[in-house]
Order: sequence, then structure tokens, then C-alpha cells
Amino acid sequence: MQPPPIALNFADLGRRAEAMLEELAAISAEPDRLMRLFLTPEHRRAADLVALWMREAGLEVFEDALGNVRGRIGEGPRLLVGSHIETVIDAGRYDGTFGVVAAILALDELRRAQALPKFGIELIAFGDEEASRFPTTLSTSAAVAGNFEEKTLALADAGGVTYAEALRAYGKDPVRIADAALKSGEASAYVELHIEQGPVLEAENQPLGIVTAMVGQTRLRIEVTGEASHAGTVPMDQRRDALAGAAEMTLLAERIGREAKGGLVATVGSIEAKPGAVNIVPGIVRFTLDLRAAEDAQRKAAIERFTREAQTIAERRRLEVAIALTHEIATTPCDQRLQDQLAAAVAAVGAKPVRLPSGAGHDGMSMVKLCPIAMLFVRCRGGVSHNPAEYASPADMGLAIAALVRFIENFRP
Ligand code: HGY
Ligand code: MN
Ligand code: MN
Repeated sequence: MQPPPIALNFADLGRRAEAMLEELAAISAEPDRLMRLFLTPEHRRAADLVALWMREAGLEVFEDALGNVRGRIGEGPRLLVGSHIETVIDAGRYDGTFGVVAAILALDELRRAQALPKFGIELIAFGDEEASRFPTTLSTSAAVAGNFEEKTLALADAGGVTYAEALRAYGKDPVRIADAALKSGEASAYVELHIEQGPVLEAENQPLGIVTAMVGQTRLRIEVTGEASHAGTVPMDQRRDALAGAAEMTLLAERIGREAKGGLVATVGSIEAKPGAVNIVPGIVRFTLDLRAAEDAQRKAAIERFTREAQTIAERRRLEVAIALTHEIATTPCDQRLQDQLAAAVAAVGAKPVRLPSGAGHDGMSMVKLCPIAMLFVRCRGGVSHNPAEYASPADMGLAIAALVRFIENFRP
């Protein structure tokens, strides 16, 4: 006999979430912008705060060898609920952290109402979803899913510190990474709450959305080599200007995105010109390309076209170009049954169960290798994210947390 749904005060849940996110947002490496990178002192402080909240919600808390904060309650195959607590540079306060705070509040409500489910639950606060410190992403969720790649340990951050060195400095032992993995059968499903980071829910005037799939991504690191030379003496037709070449390749990436159908997107997010002086023609330029599409074949064809035409630009300009793949992940569908259970939970809190794809990547793209996954989006103002103007209303957050409680109450693995 199914117990009745517990009484919930949606507005109160939203207010509590807002206050917790405010506390987390104050933990930053810089006073004027939110920056909390993987395995930094700020990650440590945020992890300690989240661990405290998890313990206050009645969870048994531990940290694994990657610094993931994990809170468990109950026995048997566990429902996993989580998101990430590290941020991009100059971040908003909701991306990732809302999913962790929502999970804690939902569990706390069920515990207070003495309505914890019979199955086990594990909350996870991941530490490396954003790729904002090391040129990798989803590494800490990959470890929980048992797919951590050894080569990740040798990756270095902008200061030359390797992932392994950062783990040790954080007090972790890379040798123990395998212990972080859950065995298949230990996890019944993974569900994540997250701000939408896009404009769809606001346009549909709906607070919540069920994610159908996360679109596939390819990330490249491109190095263009020309010849550093004097800005005043070398005639224009004799230059091997690496930055002008990189700029033409950037416009090529934009053109590929604009010409494509079906929502393919291409972004050059970072660029560095060397030696980087006003009076020197740049000899070396490094930049990144992030290209995403719902259809994997279309994404791969776009990458092939970019690679081919970037070579042509380089040849014409007497430059060299080296293109390295730093991340590739296929479009990841969310489990249909879990989507339906989320839809029922959304309806149970009085919202319309809108379904939509995610242009953003999430830890579920790792966790799908371990168990079925699902995501619930909450509307964010103007679809703005990866920006301090990111905002989700307490009312919408309260609804999302209530929907998570209803999902857990009725969860069928
Ligand atoms: O880039 C992404 O899709 C995610 O926000 N890290
Ligand atoms: Mn995120
Ligand atoms: Mn993000």
C-alpha cells in the first residue's frame, strides 16, 4: 500500500534553496566574481559545507578519492541524485549547485516526515563537470561510473599543476580512484535537477521541464603556428600572422554553425596569442572549439569540414595548424520510463510536464554507463547561464524540489 504523499510547503523549499545557494555563492577564489575550481581551497570549503548539510539531513557522508561528496541513506541498490559544485569562471550561483541543494532539501523533507523510501539513496556532489581547471570534463562522475581514464591524471592546469598533483594536494590518493566506482547493480538510477540554461521553459511559460536527451559534444584544441615578426617593418603580404589565421578559422566555425540545420552550435570560447605584444605579429595562437549537435553524424561531419577547411586556410597563409581532440561524447538519451516518472511527479505538483533536449552537457552523460538517467530542468531567467546574471526564482526552485520529492515517493527502478 503506497503511503500518502507528504505535505510540502513549496515556497518554503524555494526560500531554503535560495539561502543555501547564497551561502555557497560566497565561496569563491575571487571577491568580485564566482570562481570555484576543482580541487582548490574553494572546492574544499564548498565540499565541507555540502557535507554538513548532508549530515544535517540525516545522511551518512564520505568523500571519495576524487573529492566527490557522497551522502547515503538506506540499503540495497541506490537511487543516485546529484550534480556538481565546482563552477565555471565568473559563474552564476545556480549551475550545478541547485541540483545538490535540491537533493539535500528533498531528502530532508522525507526524513522529517518519516517517509524515507525503502530503497537506498545516495546524494553526490561532483567536482569536475565544467572543465574549468583541467582540459577534461565529467571526470569525477566517470570515476563513480567506473570509467575514469588514467591519462586524465597527467593533464595539467594553466599553472602546470597536474590532475594527480592537485588530487594529492587536496589530500586524495590517485591509487584509490577505483574505489570510488559503484558496481553495476549498486545503482538503480541517476536523476539530476539543474537550471535549464536555455530559453525554452521561459518561452513556454513553464517552470519545469523533463530532459529527453543531452546533445553530443566535440571539443578541440587548435594551435596555429606562423612567424613572430615586427609589426612595423614586415609588409602585409610577407607576414605569417597566426592570429589572423586563427580569426579566419573562428569565422569558419561560426559559418559552419550558422549554415547547419537542427540546432548545431559551434563556439570558440578561448584564444591566446603569443608572444602577445602590441608591436609583434603573433607567431603562435592557441584556441578552443566546442561543437554540439543533436545528431552525432552531423556533428562529426561538421568537425571534418572544420578540420579540412582550417588546413586550407593555413596553407593559403603559409601557417601550420595542429588540431587535438580534447573531449568527445555522443548524444545521450534519458531513460524513457524515468522521464515518464518525472512527468508524473511534475504533474503532481501542478506543473505541465514539458519535455526538451539539453544543449548543455551534464554528469548524467557519465552516469548513463552505470544506470538509467533522468534530468529535471527548472526555468532560468532569459535562459542566461555561465554568467553571474543567471537566476532561477525561489517559486520555481520550490516546485522542482517538490517534484523531486514526488518522484522519490513514487520511484520504480
Ligand atoms: O558545457 C556544458 O555543457 C556544461 O555546462 N558544462
Ligand atoms: Mn552544470
Ligand atoms: Mn555549466
